[in-house]
Amino acid sequence: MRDDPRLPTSPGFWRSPLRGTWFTSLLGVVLLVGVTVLFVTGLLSYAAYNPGLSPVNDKTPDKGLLGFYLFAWPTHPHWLYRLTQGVHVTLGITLIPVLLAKLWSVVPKLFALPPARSLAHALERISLLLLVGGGLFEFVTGVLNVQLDYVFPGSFYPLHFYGAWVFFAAFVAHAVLKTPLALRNLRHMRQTRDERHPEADDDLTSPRPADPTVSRRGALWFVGGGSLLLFATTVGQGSDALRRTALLAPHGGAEPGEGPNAFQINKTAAYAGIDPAETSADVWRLEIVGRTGTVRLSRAQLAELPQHSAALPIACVEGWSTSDQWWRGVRLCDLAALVGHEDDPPDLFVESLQRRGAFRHAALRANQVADPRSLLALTVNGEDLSPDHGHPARIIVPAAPGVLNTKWVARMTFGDL
Ligand SMILES: Nc1nc2c(c(=O)[nH]1)N[C@H]1C(S)=C(S)[C@@H](COP(=O)(O)O)O[C@H]1N2
Ligand SMILES: [Mo]
Repeated sequence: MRDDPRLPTSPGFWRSPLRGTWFTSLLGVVLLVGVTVLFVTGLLSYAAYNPGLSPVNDKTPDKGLLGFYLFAWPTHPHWLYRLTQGVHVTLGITLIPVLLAKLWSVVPKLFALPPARSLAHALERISLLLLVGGGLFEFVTGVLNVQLDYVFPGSFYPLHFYGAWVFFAAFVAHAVLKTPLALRNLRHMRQTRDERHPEADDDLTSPRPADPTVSRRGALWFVGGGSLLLFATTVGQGSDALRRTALLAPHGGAEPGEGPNAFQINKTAAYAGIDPAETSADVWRLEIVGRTGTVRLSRAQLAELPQHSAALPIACVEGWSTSDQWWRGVRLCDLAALVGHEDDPPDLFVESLQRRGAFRHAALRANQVADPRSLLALTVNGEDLSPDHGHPARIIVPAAPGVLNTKWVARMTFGDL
């Protein structure tokens, strides 16, 4: 029964002549590099939220020891998160064809019987299960989050974070076992220019190969072409000028209106439930709380304080970012000084008018408050903020993920969080 070629558990069932160590090795080496970059940029993204600073920043509060590497996210260079998260999402999408081809190339092994020949073999197969399951889980959750926004039971963040650790642990074990072999196969290939593996009886090569319909090189072009197409229709999400080429990015295509405020919006004022009556000049007051008490300022009073400019992007966890926009407003460190923190600006807790939603408040670390480019912005590109970009006032901080740039600010509390 094991050798009945009508069953997928039989090696004879899988007849594509493309399968073989060469094809698998090449895809494996691409993934070795790609998945490592994905893991590192993913961990950086979590660190960029400054989760250790305050529970409101921490989307994975039960991380425990997995947060061992966290550090104070810097404010230089100002495009840091734009780069790391742009790479994370664009590379993840680009690697989808490679991942699928790699799984296809080893699929006979996933069905092979007996399930375990020895303890070592059993362990290897369990690690493969975690590798394949974890890999698919990470790619699927990542793509769904970018494309559809929060379709998960519970929060995307812990699922993707824990999944990443499981996947990467299995990935490291697999890479340690297989990389020397993969490199040897590829070197052998280059030397002999032979598309067949020296030992045709490896467990990837079909024992009864069907006639080829496409060469291995052709198959690689197909996978590479798929990746290239995904790359070309995604990468534009990291620039205002190219955004219309980002056909696959959810925020590609449509440009949000015209004029100085015509750059990408995440949640609109209407979506966030911001009542225009609350933001009008005679009603809205900014409350600033600190060592010496509370100060209340109208927008006109804020506009009378020294105004400073900074050219900074919005860079979202979803991978899209804007080009640098020209923000103008009051420095966060100047606002800290108004309430008794003259010399050494402390951490800052920002609350918005918004009543519901995880992004209605955020904590900023002292290094972010102290940066002279960190602003409570009143205008952008020479015009008042539009309602959707956070009128009457919003936070903008260099190198920070978009989620820390709170819109429709109502209260700022300096000091112990
Ligand atoms: N109050 C509030 N501020 C917010 C958000 C929000 O939902 N509510 N979204 C954040 C996120 S996730 C991003 S990416 C940026 C987007 O800013 P923009 O819409 O001006 O481009 O705003 C941030 N500020
Ligand atoms: Mo975002």
